[in-house]
Amino acid sequence: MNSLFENRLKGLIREHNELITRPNEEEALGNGIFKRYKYPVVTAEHTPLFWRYDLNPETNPFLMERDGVNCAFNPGAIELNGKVYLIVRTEGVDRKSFFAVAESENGIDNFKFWDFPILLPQTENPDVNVYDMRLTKHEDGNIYGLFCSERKDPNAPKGDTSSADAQCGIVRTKDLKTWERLADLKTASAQQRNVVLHPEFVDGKYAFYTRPQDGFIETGNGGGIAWGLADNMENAVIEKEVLVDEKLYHTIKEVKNGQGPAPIKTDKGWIHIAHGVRNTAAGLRYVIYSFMTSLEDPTKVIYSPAGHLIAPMGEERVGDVSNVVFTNGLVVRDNGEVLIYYASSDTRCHVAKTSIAQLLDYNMNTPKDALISRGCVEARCEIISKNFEFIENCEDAELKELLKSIK
Ligand code: M1P
Repeated sequence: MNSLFENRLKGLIREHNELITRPNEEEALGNGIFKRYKYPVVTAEHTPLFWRYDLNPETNPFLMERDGVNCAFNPGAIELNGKVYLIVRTEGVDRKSFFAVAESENGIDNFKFWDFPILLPQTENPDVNVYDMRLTKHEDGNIYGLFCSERKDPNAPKGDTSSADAQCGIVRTKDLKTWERLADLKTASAQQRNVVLHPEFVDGKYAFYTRPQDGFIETGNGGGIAWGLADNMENAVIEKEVLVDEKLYHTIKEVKNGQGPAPIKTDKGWIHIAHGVRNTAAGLRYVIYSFMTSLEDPTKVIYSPAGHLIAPMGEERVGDVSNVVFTNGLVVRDNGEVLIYYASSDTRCHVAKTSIAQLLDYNMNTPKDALISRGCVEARCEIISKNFEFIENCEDAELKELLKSIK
């Protein structure tokens, strides 16, 4: 073995081991709704060296990357036997995404990829690209993974080598090791992305959140996050989609939106974490937002706080597709803690820590979008007036002085 190879190998191993064992650090104050962490939880550099390099000095004397990984983002998430597993959308330098499992004891740091990525079983019509798996522990006893299966648009005119057709692929598993591929979901919509399985039967049927869309990028008349029922999962067919959370003019979901992970059941309703997209002079801006639906009628929105829950900040703003945060995975821990896994700018994965109590408070007490500036100012003035009253009536003299100092 030449010394160049040996030194480089030792350096790479040291660097990699430091990265995947580095403790993460929670931010000090946050906004009271959730806490960010200092470091991304999974990046392209977290993928094992033996995925990317030929480690044999005979066949790779320069120890060069033979099969590079470009990014690791949009992970599905699940907790099993106390551990957190991410099904990471891993993208090779060849632009193809694939799924790979990374696991961690605490869900905050020390994520380690399993030795091999998932060799996804195919239907008779092979996927060209697969991404954004949403995992649902369904009450039928299975774990379902719904993901976007993308193929070249068969109706694209000659010379158009970029138009695609997006549909919902479905797999199921019990252990994340053995995956059974089921038929793609069928709906009346031309294309589907961001489809998520509801965890419970509704009227004895499987219930889905869908995102009907006219084309690959444009949702067009699709209208927003929709809902539909199917008799079975083996050949799931949704005859009718009804709108649950529509896209709206001059909001964070003006252009389109999509359900994130499967919703969280609480005694006050289902908590949803979703993404909303608006257009700007700098291109599309993706943020994460939340809303709640009724336990009695999951198609009915009962709380809808204005604006975003998480927007891209700092280094999150820059990446392969800049100005994007996107989520399709979360876990709820036994103590009510909620870990939201989100990706920034289609490049890396982060975690935001909150709780069911915080998400309920946020949803139920944040002002709704008044949809006009005057209405938003009225809502803000109400908060200001109430605060002034609180400061005036504060009986703790020291706190009152401190509060007065911010006026
Ligand atoms: O590039 C941003 C996101 O774009 C798509 O989301 P949507 O379907 O709402 O447009 C997805 O491809 C997603 O993976 C990606 O992060």
